[in-house]
Amino acid sequence: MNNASFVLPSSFSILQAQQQGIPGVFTTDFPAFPPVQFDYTGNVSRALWQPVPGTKVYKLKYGSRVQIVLQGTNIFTAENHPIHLHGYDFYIIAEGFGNFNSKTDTSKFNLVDPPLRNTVGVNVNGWAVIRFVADNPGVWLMHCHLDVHITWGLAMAFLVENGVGELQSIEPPPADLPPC
Ligand SMILES: [Cu+2]
Repeated sequence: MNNASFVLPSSFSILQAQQQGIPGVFTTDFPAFPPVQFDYTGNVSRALWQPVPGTKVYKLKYGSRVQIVLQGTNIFTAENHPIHLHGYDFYIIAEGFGNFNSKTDTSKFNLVDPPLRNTVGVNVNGWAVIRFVADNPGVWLMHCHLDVHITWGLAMAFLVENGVGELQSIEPPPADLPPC
């Protein structure tokens, strides 16, 4: 699979499913790297237009240092996607146009005074690299804030595990949590 569309669960929230061990709500196979690499900002084959739906999350251990390359694509049409992350502020350490090149573009990383944001507008047919420390356990959606794009699947979620002790863990749901 190479083009996945995120589907929000309709029965239980991902967090509730995680807390209560309810199966079938989400899967933890969001890939760390693109399963299929292609010329993301070039003439994308129509075969890549058709997405596969799924509710995939990416698991993170408490305190993980996370770097994400947000790569815009020319699938269907290029667009400036304002990518918003819940639960964290992140550093925008580099931005550019075209396809991110992990060999040459790392020289553009600003590790001195990068802006701290909760949203980054990924350039049209471009890319942005963000970093954060996953020290806020829970389930956190990352999605395009052209909100209609959420319904089209431009979203995913991080499942950040609890750390050690009460201060690094989410509280259990209250005993009188309504069942629905
Ligand atoms: Cu968008």
